[in-house]
Amino acid sequence: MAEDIAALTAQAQQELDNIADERALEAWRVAYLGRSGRLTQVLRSIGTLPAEERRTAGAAANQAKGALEAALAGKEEALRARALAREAAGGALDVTLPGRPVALGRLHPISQVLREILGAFASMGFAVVEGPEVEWDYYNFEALNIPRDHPARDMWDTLWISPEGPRAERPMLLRTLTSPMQVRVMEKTRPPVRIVTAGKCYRYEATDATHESMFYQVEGLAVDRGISMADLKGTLYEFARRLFGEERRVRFRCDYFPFVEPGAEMAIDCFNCAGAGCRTCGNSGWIEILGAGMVHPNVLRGVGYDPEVYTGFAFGMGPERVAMLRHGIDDIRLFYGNDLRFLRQF
Ligand code: FA5
Repeated sequence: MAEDIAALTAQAQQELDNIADERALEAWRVAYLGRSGRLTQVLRSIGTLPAEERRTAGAAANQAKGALEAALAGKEEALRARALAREAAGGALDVTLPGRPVALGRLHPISQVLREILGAFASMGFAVVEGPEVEWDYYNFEALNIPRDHPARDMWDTLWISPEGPRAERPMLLRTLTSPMQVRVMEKTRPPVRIVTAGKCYRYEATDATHESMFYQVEGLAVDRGISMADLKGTLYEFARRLFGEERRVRFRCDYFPFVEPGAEMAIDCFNCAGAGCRTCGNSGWIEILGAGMVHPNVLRGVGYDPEVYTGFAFGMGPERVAMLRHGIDDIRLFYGNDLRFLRQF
């Protein structure tokens, strides 16, 4: 048996020496080391030998297998080196070519504007916090002074998570605004509170040039003793100057949100026409950027703050809107169309 193995190995080795390409090498591997290759069969037959022969034959066969496998690896390497040398000699491979550049991504334009907005408030002493996009009805509505069946709920077309919708015992939804974070933060902290939060909101509405069913909001909240409407105006005025430039004028007008009293909307004078009226501002000279107001006493009471002692302001803005104004983009859907030709411009 041992002699057979030695003869087989010698033959295999000799054939291997004559091989000059990868296809022949593969055929050789299958013929000797493959599943029904000759050496494999020898190895299999060892179990049938009488016990006294089995040990020597087994050792010889295993040694032969190791030797042939090593010879195969050596031949593979030699063939590869030869192919490489041939390519280099033929000029097909230019090892002096510079490497291919790795494609670099960039921040989405909304991420960029979010960083800028949050950075402006952070430098005014606001802490940045994050909250859930899937929310309880309680935080999205009830705790914001919008009880069940209150008509104000119609201001926000809601995507419900709970199958029974708003009739569920504990209704759950995709938050329609970032204002629930006002309540979540106040529940966990004692005044003074000064936070900003950014994140996605969802509304069940038909999309158009200025409306998406998924969009971002940036919410701000400041609560302490003696906070007044003057603090609200001063903070937002400073924000507008930082984001839109030194010479911006700011306009506040009354607006209604159930969780603030009084409520306001803030506009800046159009940076495109400086208030004269143009396409960007719809000829009004003003661009509305956010809703705001003094936190409603019912909201403060709901989180255990005494509205006789503490007052606060809150605001909420749409960063897509800010980015659109900044870059002169006329359709919000471009941000989320995943079109690199658009996104690469920022
Ligand atoms: C609110 O959501 C209030 N939570 C804002 C607020 C916060 C008021 C704190 C008072 C105190 P409103 O529904 O107007 O308000 O939305 C605020 C901003 O979100 C809008 O000005 C707009 O820029 C953006 N927005 C609202 N709906 C959409 C939409 N479908 N697509 C894109 N942006 C939207």
